[in-house]
Amino acid sequence: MPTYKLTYFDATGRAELSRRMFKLAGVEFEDVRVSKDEWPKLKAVMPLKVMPVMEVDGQLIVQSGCIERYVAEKTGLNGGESPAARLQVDIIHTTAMEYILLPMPMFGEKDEAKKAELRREFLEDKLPVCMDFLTKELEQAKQDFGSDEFFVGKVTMADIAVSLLLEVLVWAKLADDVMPKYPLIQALVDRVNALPPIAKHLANTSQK
Ligand SMILES: N[C@@H](CCC(=O)N[C@@H](CS)C(=O)NCC(=O)O)C(=O)O
Repeated sequence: MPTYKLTYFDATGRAELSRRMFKLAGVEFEDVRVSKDEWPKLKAVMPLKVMPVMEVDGQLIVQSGCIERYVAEKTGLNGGESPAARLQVDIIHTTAMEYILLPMPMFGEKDEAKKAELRREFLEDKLPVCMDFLTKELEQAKQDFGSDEFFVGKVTMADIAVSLLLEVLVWAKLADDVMPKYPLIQALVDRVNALPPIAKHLANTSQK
């Protein structure tokens, strides 16, 4: 059994999807959380001077997206044997992670008028495109994968990625006006968060 050591800040951010996949699959991993004080010294020896990084039996893996795909494969949360399911997991995962990053410029914007415009643009022009797409794909899952409970019929990295997208929207106060229009996505996220290992993880870890 390989040993996994995932190193990131004490925050959800770019490590949380991998953490939740390990938890859901019941695969042991070392969840190393670096403090702000420890970081400068560690940064100096990091290959890309950023985190997360994951060590697997002495080999260092960088780039959160690559770590996530690797963990999905190792935990069986990548869609399994079917190329169509694996492709769909990749598409939904990539989409969710892209939309998690889209509102970030808004948070750093000091000019209130520009900030309001970025917010309007995200909520009115961008987010509905993503949510319409996710809804359509979830509806289609029954026909393509035999069940529309999850994006490829069974829970995968894709579903957890979408639950993290929703978490960021709620945290950023961007969900209230939009999510009531997307009950299927809200119900999917509720299903993911009710899975016992995920529910336990959420209860035991402060999500920051
Ligand atoms: N493309 C990289 C970006 C990683 C990244 O930007 N990490 C941030 C935290 S989310 C970081 O380490 N910041 C600390 C620093 O730049 O000193 C990935 O996805 O892993």
